[in-house]
Amino acid sequence: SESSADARSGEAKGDVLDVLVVGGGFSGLYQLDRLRDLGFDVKVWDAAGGLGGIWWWNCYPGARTDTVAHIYQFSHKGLWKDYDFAERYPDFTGVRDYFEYVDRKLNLTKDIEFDTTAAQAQWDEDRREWTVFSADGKAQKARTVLVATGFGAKPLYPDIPGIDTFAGECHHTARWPQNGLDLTGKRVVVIGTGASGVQVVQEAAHDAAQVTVFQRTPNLALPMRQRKLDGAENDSVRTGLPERFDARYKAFAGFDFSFLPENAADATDAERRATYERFWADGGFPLWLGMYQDLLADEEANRTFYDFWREKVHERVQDPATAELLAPARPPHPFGVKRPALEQDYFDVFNQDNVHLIDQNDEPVLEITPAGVVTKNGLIECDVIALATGFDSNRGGILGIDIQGVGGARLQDKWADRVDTFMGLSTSGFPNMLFLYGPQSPSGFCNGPTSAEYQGDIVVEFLEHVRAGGHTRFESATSAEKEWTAHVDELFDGSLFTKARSWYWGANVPGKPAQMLNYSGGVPAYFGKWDEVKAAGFTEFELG
Ligand code: N01
Repeated sequence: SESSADARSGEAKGDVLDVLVVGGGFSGLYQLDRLRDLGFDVKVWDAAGGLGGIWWWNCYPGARTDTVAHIYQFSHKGLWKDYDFAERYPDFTGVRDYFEYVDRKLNLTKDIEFDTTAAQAQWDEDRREWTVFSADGKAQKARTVLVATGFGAKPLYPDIPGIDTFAGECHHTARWPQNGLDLTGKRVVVIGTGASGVQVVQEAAHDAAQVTVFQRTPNLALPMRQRKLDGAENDSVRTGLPERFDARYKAFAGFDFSFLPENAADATDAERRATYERFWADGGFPLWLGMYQDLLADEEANRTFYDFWREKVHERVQDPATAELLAPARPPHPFGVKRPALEQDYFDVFNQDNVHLIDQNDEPVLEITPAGVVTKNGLIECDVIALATGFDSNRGGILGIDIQGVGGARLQDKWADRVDTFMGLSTSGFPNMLFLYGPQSPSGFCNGPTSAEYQGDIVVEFLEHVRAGGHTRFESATSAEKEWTAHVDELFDGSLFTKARSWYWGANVPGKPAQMLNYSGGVPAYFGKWDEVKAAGFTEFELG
């Protein structure tokens, strides 16, 4: 390997890594373990203070996965054989506990530097290596940099006048205090009703004196059907796991289930209803990505599910005006083209006296003062403000690093108007750098751990290919990224995803050009494409 060659030539091992991985979530940890096994000299930098990836940052009240635990883990190295999950949908402490377990098994943290935020990366063409600088002044050289910062590394803050003057606690959900905040008896304002907002509201409603929820777009949230899992249930789930892991590769979104090979449009009302009820009883993402195959493509068929969903919500919310705001007669957008949250008692808590819903479209927050939030109807005094306003997703984490490629050209400039990648993996002008879970990969449409392993495998395979050929430089061609971008855009253009201004296409970030940031052709098509790339000898890349 290159590192052993360096050792022979007397260069201190460790001075120049084979690979620096930026980000220690599922993807980063997987790279560390696989590459280390293959003899690469590799290290991980993580901005977080400890293990957990995105679940280190997202420790707001109620933060929990929307994927069932057993599919939200590695299939790698039989790790799944010895770990019991406490709940069907683990909360952030559960996911962190799982990461600690993985660390005990794989001994990862010895090669991870926490509290280390990559601030800048500079490519040295002569030496064919990167130098990455941390925000606190560390420098690390590496022949290859893998950017695994995840889809949600850059929180999006609302631009509200006076936000810094608030005298109480005001936090973005993804920057919640690590030690938590006791909401008991507090007056809480929650801005935003995405997956994060829904979870905070549910949790806060139990303890807080008052919860005021600012909704801009209703969340077409689905029942989670959470429950505790005992050892016996973990054992019984485990027996079927190898097949379920394999199924992920063949499923649109990398889960262990696929769309029904039937159309809602072809079913009778009674058949449709029976199907919806059956899926409703089980809850979870199969209601979204496992039902009739035409629901996310045919707006009329989609409407049949929306109406069913709306009826279910109205059954649970007593005040008709509140029910109408949460689940309006006219859909805010087709069901499922914005990611639905999973809820436990989200809709029920609006029946409590301490929970109030405000329609931001009619009554936005005009200003924040030391005492609370101000709307056209006056001051709402509060002690805590939760900004559940989402992320500059997919690209924000990468662009948070000042990446300077060939000739000092900045990625921030190259991507100022448009992101361009080859398969979400690489971009021309930035050699020896690959992205994991990056923009224009299935990312937002793929279960995280599935992507970490399957996309992770293609990255490892590619790096092995480069090494085996004795190459020290790789760069994807501009033509390859133009084609890929056109393909991603084309899939998006005719689709129902255009009908909701979501983070899938960056439409949630004010002032930024919107562009589809997630490959919507599905996991099997994505890896099918990679098989072709590999069979043709990686011709999209120049190897030198
Ligand atoms: O963010 P979001 P999120 N003024 O962008 C509103 C994953 N995740 O953190 O819809 C006022 O979805 C915005 O309104 P609108 C998951 O993939 C997973 O909740 O744009 N309001 C919206 O209601 C998820 O999809 C889990 O009209 C503003 C909300 O804030 C993704 O992360 C848990 C505003 C933002 O919702 C993002 O979810 C949490 C403004 N200026 C997150 N800006 C689980 O697995 C935005 N909003 C459970």
